[in-house]
Order: sequence, then C-alpha cells, then structure tokens
Amino acid sequence: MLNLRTCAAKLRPLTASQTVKTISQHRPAARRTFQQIRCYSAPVAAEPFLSGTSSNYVEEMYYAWLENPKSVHKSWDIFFRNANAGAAPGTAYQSPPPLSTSLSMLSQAQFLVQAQPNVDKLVEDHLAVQSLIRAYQVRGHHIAKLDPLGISCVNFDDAPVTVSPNVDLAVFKERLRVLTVGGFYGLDESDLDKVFHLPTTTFIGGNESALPLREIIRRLEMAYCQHIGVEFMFINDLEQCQWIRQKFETPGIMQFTNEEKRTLLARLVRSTRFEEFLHRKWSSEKRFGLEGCEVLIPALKTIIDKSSEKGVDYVIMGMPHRGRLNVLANVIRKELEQIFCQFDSKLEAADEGSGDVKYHLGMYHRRINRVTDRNITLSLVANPSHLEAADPVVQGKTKAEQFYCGDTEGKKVMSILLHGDAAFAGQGIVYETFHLSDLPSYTTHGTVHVVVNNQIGFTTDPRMARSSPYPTDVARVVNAPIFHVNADDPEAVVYVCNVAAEWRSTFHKDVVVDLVCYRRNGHNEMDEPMFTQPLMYKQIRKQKPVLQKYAELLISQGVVNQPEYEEEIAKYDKICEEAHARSKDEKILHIKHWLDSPWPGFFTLDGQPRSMTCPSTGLNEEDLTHIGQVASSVPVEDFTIHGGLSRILKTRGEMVKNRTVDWALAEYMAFGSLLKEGIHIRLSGQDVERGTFSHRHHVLHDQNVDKRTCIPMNHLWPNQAPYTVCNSSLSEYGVLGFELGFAMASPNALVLWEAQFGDFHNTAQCIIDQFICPGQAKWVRQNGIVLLLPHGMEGMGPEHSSARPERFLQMCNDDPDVFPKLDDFDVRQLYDCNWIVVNCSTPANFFHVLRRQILLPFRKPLIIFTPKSLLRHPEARSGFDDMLPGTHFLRIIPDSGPAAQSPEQVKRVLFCTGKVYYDLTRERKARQMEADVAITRVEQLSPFPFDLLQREAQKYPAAELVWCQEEHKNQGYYDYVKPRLRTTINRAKPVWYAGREPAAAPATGNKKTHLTELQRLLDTAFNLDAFKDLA
Ligand SMILES: Cc1ncc(C[n+]2csc(CCOP(=O)(O)OP(=O)(O)O)c2C)c(N)n1
Ligand SMILES: [Mg+2]
Repeated sequence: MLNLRTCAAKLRPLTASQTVKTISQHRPAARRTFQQIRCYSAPVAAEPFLSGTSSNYVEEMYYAWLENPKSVHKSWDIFFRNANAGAAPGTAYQSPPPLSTSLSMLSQAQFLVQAQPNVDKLVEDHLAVQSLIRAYQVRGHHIAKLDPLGISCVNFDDAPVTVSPNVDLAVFKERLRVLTVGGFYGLDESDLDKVFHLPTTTFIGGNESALPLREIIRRLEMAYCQHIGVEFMFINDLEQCQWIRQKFETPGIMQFTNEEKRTLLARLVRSTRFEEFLHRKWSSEKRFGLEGCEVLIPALKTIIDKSSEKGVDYVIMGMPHRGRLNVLANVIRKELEQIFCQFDSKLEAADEGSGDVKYHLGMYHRRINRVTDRNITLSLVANPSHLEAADPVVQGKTKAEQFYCGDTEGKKVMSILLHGDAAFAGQGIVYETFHLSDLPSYTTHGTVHVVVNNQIGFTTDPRMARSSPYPTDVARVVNAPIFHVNADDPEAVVYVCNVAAEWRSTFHKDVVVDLVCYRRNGHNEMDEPMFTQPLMYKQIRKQKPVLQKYAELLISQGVVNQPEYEEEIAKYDKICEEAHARSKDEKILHIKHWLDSPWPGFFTLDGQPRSMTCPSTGLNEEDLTHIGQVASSVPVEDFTIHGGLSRILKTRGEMVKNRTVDWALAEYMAFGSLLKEGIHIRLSGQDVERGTFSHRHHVLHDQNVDKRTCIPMNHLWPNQAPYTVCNSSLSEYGVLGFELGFAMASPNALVLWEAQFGDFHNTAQCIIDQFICPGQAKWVRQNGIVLLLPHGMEGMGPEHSSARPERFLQMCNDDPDVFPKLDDFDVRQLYDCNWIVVNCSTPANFFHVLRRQILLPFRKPLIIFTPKSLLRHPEARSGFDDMLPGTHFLRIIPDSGPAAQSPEQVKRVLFCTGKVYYDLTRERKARQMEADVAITRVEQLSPFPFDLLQREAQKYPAAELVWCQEEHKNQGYYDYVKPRLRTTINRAKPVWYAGREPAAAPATGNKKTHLTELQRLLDTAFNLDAFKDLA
C-alpha cells in the first residue's frame, strides 16, 4: 500500500501522517491553499502497470475504492486489499476473477466488453477512455472556439483543428493528436460504440455511470471545446477540480430561461447603444469605447447579481480605461447627465486641485439590485493611467471594508478587478497582487478578475507582448481557475460569470474570466488600427456586432420579436437623449460627485474639515506608564519568550521607570494611546512585526509552542481598537498600494507602511507618484497613510542608506519663493499641502507626529524618514515630560545651549535634520564651539516651517547660515531647503552648504571613505573660514 499511498499523497495535499482511513473518511474540506507539505519519501510503485498516465487512472480507482470497494472492478478491489495489507511492490496484483461477476453492477449498460475474454484489453481500454477524458479536461481549452474573429493569436505548438461534434473517428484521431501526446490511446473505430464505465472524475454521464465512447467524446466536446475553454486542472485540490468539472460537464447545465435571455439582450442593448450614443454626439472625443466587447456589461452585472444573491452587499471595483464610462453608466448607474457633461469643454471646475480626465475618475453608489431586490453598494476606485496600479489599492480598500464590518470571510464585501490583455500579462503588479490574495492579513477572500482580451495592446500583437499562450497565465500561480470565453457568445459569457461568482462564494479564492473579444476601433477612437493590424481589422470590419447576432438568435428562437427588440433600443436611446438634454444645464464640474470613498461624518456637509485646529498631542503620565509597562511585559500566562528578548523588555521596563523612551517605546506610546481612543492601527511591511532592526518586537513568540504568539499591544485597554501588525510579502509596489487602499476606507485608522530600508520604496514609485502625492489634487480624496522609511548614511553602501528625501521634497506643492501669508502655520499649512515630510531627531517628536496624524481634522499622507542607529543611540531618548499634556510636535527644534543664551555672539547657525544632528553636537562639543555655533533641527521639512525658521534666523543676526546634511549635495534636502531658507530671510544672506559632494550613488561602499567623507563635512561645518572666499 505504501506505493499507492505515496502515489495518492503526491497528488493530494495531505500530511504524511494522515492515514488512508482518514483520507477516505474525511475528504478535506475546501482548501484555500495548497499546503506545502512534501510527501516524497517513499518510492513510487514498482507495479508493472503503474506509470505515466495510468497512475491517474489508478488514483481514480483508488479513491473510488476507498469510498465504496464495490464500485470498482473486482480485480482492483483485490489489488487494493492486498496492497493495503502490506503486499510488497509488484506482488499486490492478482489475476481477476471471471468478468461475469465483476461487471454485475453495470449489467443494464450494454457492456460489449462483457463478451470480451481479454481482461488486459478491458483495463487498457478503460485506461484509454480515462486518459481521453483527462486530455479533454486538461487541454480541451486549446481547441475551444474562443476567438470571435477566428484568427486566434494564441500560439500553441499544435494548431487547433476545427471539427464538428459529429463523431467520426478519423477526424477525431487528428483532433486527439492535438489533445494528447499518444494519439487515441489504442482505441479504434470498433470501440466507438462500446460502452465504458465512467470514472468519478467526470460528470458527463449525468445520471448514467457508463456511456458509449461516441457519446463520451460528444459530451466532452460540448463541455470543453465550444465557446468556453476551462483551464483548471493545475489546481491542487481535488474537490475544487470536481466542482468545476461538475459545472461544465453536467449535460444540459447551460440552460437559460426566456426571461434570462431577454434580460441579457436588454443589457447588451444598453451597453451597445451607450457607446453608439457617445459616438454620435462626440465623434472626435477619446472615450476608449467598449465596441467589440459590449458583453462586458452583462458579464459584470451577472457577477454582481450572483454575488448579491450569495449575500454580498458591497462590491469594490478597479478597472482600466476601456469601457469605463460604460461601466459607470450601466453597471454602477452613475447619472448619465453627469457623464455626458464631462464631454463639455466649457465646464468649470468647482473643486481645488488638478482634477482628472473622465475615464480615470471613481464612483460610489448605493442602490437596490433589481434582480435580487437587495441593497448593494458599488464603488469604482479612481485610477491613474498606469495600468494595473489600482489593483492592490482596490484589494486594500476591500480588505478594510471587510475589516470594518466584521466580514472575516469575505461574505459581504468583495472586489472585482478588470484588466486589459496586454497589461494583465505585462505588468508585474498583477503578480504582486495575486500573491497577496491568500495571505492572512491581506486576503480579500477571493477576487473575480475579468480580462477584456481584445487580442491587442495599443498596436502590439500578443505574440510580441507576452511569452505565454494566454494573457491570464499569471493567475495560475495562485491556483485560480481561468475561464476563457468567446465574447461573441453572450450566453456562454453569462454562464461563465455565474460560475465565477459561485466559485468565489464557495471557495473564497480568486478566479479569472477571460473575455476573448476584439477591439472594433483603434486604441482610442482617433487611432487608425489598419496601419499596424491590417488583416485583423479587415476581419473586424466583417464582424457582425454581438448585439445584432444575439438579437437575431433570440428572434429566430421566438424569444423576442423584431418590434420588441426595436422598442428596447428606442427606449434606451430616449433615456440617453433626455439625459443629454439635462446635461446641458450643468455648468460646473464637481469632482466630489466622483468620489470613490466618502467618509461620512468626518467632514461637514460641504466637505470641509470640522475645525482648523489640532489639540495637544501629549498624553497623561498614567497612560504613558501603563503603555510602557505593557510594552515591557508578556501579558499572557505560561508564555516563554527568548532570553534576549527578556533583556530587551527589561531594559524597556527600566526606561519606563526612569520616565524615558527610545524610538520603539515612543512608537508604542503613540500606537497604544490611539488604540485607546478607538483608532484602528495597521502596520504592514517586510518584517515589521519584529522590526528590521530588531527594535520593535510587537509580536512575541513562545519559545516552546510552535506558532503561539502574543501581541501585547492588543492587551492594553478593555475596549481598545484592534491593532494589526503584519509582516508582508516581499513586495513594495503591491503592499504599499494595498495599504493606501486600506487607508482610503476610513479616516479613523492609522495605516502605516514601513519599507525594509527606505530606498526600497522606489519599487513602489508608481503608488507614490500617482496616488499618494497627487491623490487629493486629482480625485479630491484625502488619505492619511504613513510611510516609515529607514534612512541614514551609516556606511552600509549605496543601497540601504538613502530613502531619497530629495524625491519626496521635489514633489511638495509649497512654493519655494513665496513666504506664505498665514495666521496659523501649525494647521493651515498642513491643510494646504499635498503631503507632510518629516525627519524626527527625537523619539518624543516621532510620538507626537504619529498622534498628530490622527488628531488633525483632515488627512494628509505623512512621509517619515526613520532612523537606524538612532534606535539604540543613548542620546536619542526623550523624557516623559516631552510627551505630557500640553506638549506637541515640534516643527523645528532650536538650539537651547550656550549659543541660544547669547545669540548675538553666534557666528554660524547650522540648520540640519535627522541623525546628523548627533554627529554635529558631538563635534561641536569636541571643538568647544558651543557658544559660536548654534544648531537648529528642522524636524518638519515640508510644509516648510517658514515662520519658525524666520524667527530662528533673526535670533542670530551676526551668524552665517549653513545647511548641513550627510547626504550628497545633489540629494537629501539641500535643493529643497536652500531657496526656502533664502525666502524666509528675504534673500538677505547666502545659505552655505556643508555636506557630501554631488555624486551618482547615494553612498560609498567603502567604510573608510564613508568615515573620511563624514569627517570632511564636519570640518566644513565647524570651519568658520570655510566660506570666506566664496562670500
Ligand atoms: C503602466 C503603463 N504603461 C503604458 C501605458 C500606455 N498604454 C495605455 S493603453 C495601453 C495598451 C493596453 O493594452 P491592453 O491592456 O490590452 O488594454 P486595451 O487598451 O487593449 O483594452 C498602453 C500600452 C499605460 N497606460 N500604463
Ligand atoms: Mg488589449
């Protein structure tokens, strides 16, 4: 039995210790993932017949036998009994008993094989039929008629053969050459009318357990080789495979009532006539129409209807340009006049900011689903041009909505992601997003992906755009089934969409619907496609629109008649015309009407902050002490932590007793206090639970019990908000996008993403450039996400050093040459900026800036350059006194030593930010220049503290002003700070530079060079003659 068990184990994800009995008694429930348990210790059978494809057959027989030993041929029964009893490899097989008894069960089925004395031939033929069925299941999609144009660009080694389901063996032999390597497995003409027992892995029999070969082939053709191509046999879960087989193989399963057909036609009318209407009215406007894939609208509506029927009441969608207006109009049901008025170039913008083009804007709409009569909220997330960038954002928002409504299994909230074929295959973010799909803190419990596969990307053919046969192959990495469907067969599309929605609600896993269609026009309506795809477009010109085809079909079936059809068209055209007339009254464009994530109650009715003040971010002593004590303890019983960690916690405890905090404790205090106030906190990123620098330790691990963990932060207060801290996958683009999406859902959460080292954020640049920096300006949508970016020149080499502050600062929207006319810089300046950039030099300031993020009456992204060596620097500590009620975040920290006592004596003011401050004070002390040189720390770089720095500069009238940084001159803060500092002093003095020379790389890889450079910049900073010759 060992051999068979091994064989079965290789095919099923079971632990090695699970017994055969367990397997038979408890077929595993729906598995969400393939457990990576290796079971390869024993050699596979030495049974003479157990090899290659026959092992599949044996596996089938084996499972059938486990369930009911009588369901298999007697010879198998004996074999499995012997094997189970421990027969040695090669000895379990015994000649079978006479056929007459073994086939008694199948007596009604005219078993021609009964007459056949040759049992070997019987087994062989059944093996052949089994293999044949499997071949259809695995490769049937290769020959399905998926391409409405019939010019399939899918490039398989073996060209598809067009065969009608009239079973003619000669033709089928050719067809099977495509499906199988070994041709027809030895079956011949004479076998066509023989009846074969069907294995348990097929449903083509319906109620019958045996069928003639001819009928088997015909039914497989119907299931796998028509307008639907099902790719699923790679899925590592038998139950899921069975589920899919049942959905596509069961005879007659794809039936539609006349009512359903009429609904489908009506939806096609809307989809088609909407594009035609836009084309008639604005023929020279870009709209990225849906022509060639009009079926997308009924497809999406089907997914939504079915999901609503299964209990979903909130669907969050992300999609690219193609068909977006149509989706807004006909799926989300945005008022048509709101869409039409966007085509009016005279419309005035009502909102601040840049706004965005009409096919990027988002939407949020709550309505009744007419099919299920249930409430449904639909939201389409606004997105940039950057294809697929919105994918993780949608997922993050979905996760957040699930989290806030306690939907732990994704039963109420779901996401649908739409993709273009070229982008789905080409953009790496698709892969990153798929890999979040089953991670505990990132799963949205299944996403339905719909690919508008028009077989072209702008002007590029699939052959040049991807190295895989389908654009959807990326989905295979997460075992998502892929349903390819010919978009010119609307019923096949709707069927597949129903199955996809059911799949999601059954298994809570991703699924892909690949709508194989075409693009009737060029990339946009202005583009000439014949330049580059002449033959394809000759074919497209001949293509009857899908609406016309389907209407003709339904008319021929008597489901509708011509006048009814025309009436449906006229009805919708009238709706469009009336909306168009109304749209002319719109004079102002309100982007607010296109908001995808409203925050009810957070703003006033007209969208303004409820106040323009921020309370003190300080905290009372008791709370500080309490949080500190929990942070330095293990708040559960019988939990053994690592000895090294005990020491860390002990040190924390001592700090608390001494009323001081380091960085990790300051973060704890900020998080812990916000949790008390009901603010959910989510910290995500690579290795954040411990902290890259082993300073955080927010998740404690029991040293004796596997996977037993404790998060003390969740043991702080009786009714506290939950704290989520999660190590992410090794992705920046995907994870940052996800967290941004999470932060979109609610203003009452502090969502933080930490880069492992600050420079790694550049692989997420698109999320920063397209969403975080301009999000509010483009989409009037605020977002309070926090980026923690470890930064600092510490001799670690060109990477791991710079979080590239220059890039963030360059994208700040404050004017370097204008001193802002504001009464209140503290809050108003923050309200006006696009994001906040800080580099704190003390733990207390870090604590305050985190708390301020939530206590502000609006939300702005916050970029924090965080320290590495300062995490343990004995001087980088703060006292509780700096965190008590009444204290607040310090935008600058002025000098408080001898220089500040006699400011008129001061010869130089060094302005700096972050860690270099500690190098500068040490050097100043060593040189005994504390009365000559003042050091001012700029903690908030942007928005720039013009007001405070002006005062600071005025305080030292005789001093030279120097900006000092450890970064290279063309990097860091200098280019940002210099013009602004000059503005604060009315350009009365120069602002000198002390720092590293310009360079291409952020830092040297040589430790000695690093130290030499550091010493040189310190020399410049304290050499009072350094700029004499330059003045
Ligand atoms: C990341 C990114 N790169 C390039 C582009 C420019 N671009 C816009 S549409 C397009 C083709 C997209 O093809 P596909 O995904 O098949 O969608 P289709 O337009 O065919 O619906 C390209 C390359 C883009 N928008 N985003
Ligand atoms: Mg395309």
